[in-house]
This record gives sequence, structure tokens and C-alpha cells, in this order.
Amino acid sequence: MPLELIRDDITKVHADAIVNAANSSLLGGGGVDGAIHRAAGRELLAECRTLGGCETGQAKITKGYKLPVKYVIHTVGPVWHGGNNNEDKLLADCYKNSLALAKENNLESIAFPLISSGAYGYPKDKALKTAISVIGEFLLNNDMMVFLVVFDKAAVTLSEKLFSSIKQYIDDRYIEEHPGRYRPEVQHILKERHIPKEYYLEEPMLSAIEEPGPMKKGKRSLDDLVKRMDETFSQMLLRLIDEKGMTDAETYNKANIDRKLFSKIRNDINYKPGKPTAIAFAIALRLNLDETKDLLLKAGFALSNSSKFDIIIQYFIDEGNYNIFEINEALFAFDQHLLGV
Ligand code: AR6
Repeated sequence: MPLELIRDDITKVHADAIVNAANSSLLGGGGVDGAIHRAAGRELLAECRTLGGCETGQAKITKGYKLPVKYVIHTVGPVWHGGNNNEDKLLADCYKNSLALAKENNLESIAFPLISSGAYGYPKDKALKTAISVIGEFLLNNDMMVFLVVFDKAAVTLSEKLFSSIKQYIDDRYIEEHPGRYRPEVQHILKERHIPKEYYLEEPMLSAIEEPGPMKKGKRSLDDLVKRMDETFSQMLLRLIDEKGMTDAETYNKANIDRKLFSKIRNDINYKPGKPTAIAFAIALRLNLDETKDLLLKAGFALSNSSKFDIIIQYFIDEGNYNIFEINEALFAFDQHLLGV
């Protein structure tokens, strides 16, 4: 099941458990720790007193008391000393051990704050990267709904380089208006060949028709397109999964898609997903831009240069970066819808 980045106060999140960024005494403190103890009430502190503290990187579980969750998992993040004191491993251990405890207790959902990124001084972009990579790895083999709760917007600061590179890519392509349709003579060819209307907006289609001789490598052939015109989204998705030699579980995990939603799509040949879901599958299947556009079209969508969301997706496909969690991190930073979930 998926990872969702949300902006909220963790004490308000409804899940089976929330994680507390505690200190080794487990007897409360400031920041998220203080907020959790205030919201849970004194009984939480009483139970914490019986636990005998907790070492950095380890995790312990208590009940949730007045919080809207069954459990609180307390973990102790590392204090940032510049990065050469095993901080990254210890922070990764916090997420791993908390997730292991959640699994042991058969929890279905859990919410994390950005551990160590407040009083303990861990740079927020690095803390976020570690969180996303450990949680992402865990979710490839485990079924759980994980929320990563980002308290303030400034917490999500993509690395300067990635941010400016995406921004440049958007600036180069972003257009306010929809691009014009094809010239009348091209539309005529499309009509003659009985290509449905929705294909008219497809740029690659134009080059496929106008370019004489063999198709460029990577471009799909017109014959293929016409043959597969009747295929539905669900049929195309299942065919691509087979062709790529992937399993269902691998596909929905890499797409950050819930297993139940996937089985709905598998069982309903006419299922029409939303755009973020359709794109999430394209990412999981590592489709190139043309293939992505084909799959989207089956769900009635296209990629456009008048949408920042679409341009960011194109950026990652162009870069060959198909890590859905990194893509979501970027979408989040640019205030866009996230993929999957
Ligand atoms: N909901 C979600 N996130 C929050 C909330 C909240 N209510 N409050 C703060 N954050 P910190 P640490 C974010 O300092 O760095 C305590 O005194 C905050 O913006 O809570 O691991 C403990 O007792 C930041 O991004 O935890 C320890 O002594 C993140 O949560 C020490 O602080 C973590 O900030 C632990 O420091």
C-alpha cells in the first residue's frame, strides 16, 4: 500500500499509529513530542515511565490514549552533528524499527513526522530523502498505508539543484494557452485514416505521419496504434505488465497504488482511472513518453504543456527517473497533485 505526504498536525491524523520523535528518556519534551503528550493526556507519560527509555534509532510502542490512534510508536532520532557521525544510518533505523514494530502489531496504517528535523537539527531535505527512501523500500514488500506528515511547507525543500532544474524545465515549456490543433491538411490525413479525434492533439502522431521512411527508434508505429485502438485502459495495462515481465504486486507497489484499487482495475475491463492513477502506472512500468501518452489516452487524458503537473511528469520521464516517491516529493514541492494513492 502507498505512501502519502500530507501537511498536517500529526496529533490530528487518523491512523492505527502515529510515531513520536522522542528523546532517549521517553519522558516528553518539546516539538512533536510535546504536542503528542499534550493531546494524549497524562496516562501516556505514565506508560512511558515504565519503558526504561529508548536508544537512538530504536523504537517502543504504547497505547494512544486520548489521541485518535490506537498506538504511539516512540523513536529517538539522531542529533545532527554535520553528517559524519552515522546520522543517516541511525535516522534510517528509526523508520525501519518503527515500521517493524507496526508490522509486528499488525497495524494497517501509520503516520510519521519528519524525525530529527526540528530540535535535533537534521537538514530537512536530507531528513525527507531518508524517510522517503526507507519507507519506499519497506512498501515494496509490505502492505501498509504510510503517511509522512510534513508540518510546515518549508520542510519540503527539494535539493537546490533538483528544484532549479525542474523549474527551468517548466519555464522552458510552460504555456498559458492550449497549443493550436494540427494544420487542416494534417487533420485531413488523420480523418482519412480514421484516427479518432482525441489523437489529433498528439504531437508524436504528427511526426509519425509526416516523417517518411522507417519510424524513429522509440516511436510507436501507426499500425500498432490502429490495431490496439479497441483496447481499454485495463487491457492495455495488463498487457504492458505482461510484456515488461512484472508481477501485479510489483506494479501496484511501484505505482504507489492500493492493492484493492488495482484489483478493481484488473477485474473491470472498462475501468476509467483518474489521471494521477494512470500516470502512476506509466511510471511503475517505466514507460517512455510516447507509451505514457498512449496509456493516458486510454483513460481519456493527454499531457499538456499548459499544466505544471504534466510538465513535471515529463521532466522525470525525460530524465529516466521512475522513482514514484521522488516524483511525488517534487510534485508536493510545486504544490501539485500526487501520483498514486
Ligand atoms: N505535527 C507534525 N509535525 C510536527 C509537529 C506536529 N504537531 N510539531 C513539530 N513537527 P521535533 P526532533 C515537526 O523538534 O528534531 C523534542 O523535545 C517539526 O517541524 O519535534 O526529532 C524531543 O523530546 C519538525 O520538522 O523533533 C527531543 O528532545 C519535526 O516535526 C527532540 O525534540 C521534528 O521536530 C527531538 O527532536
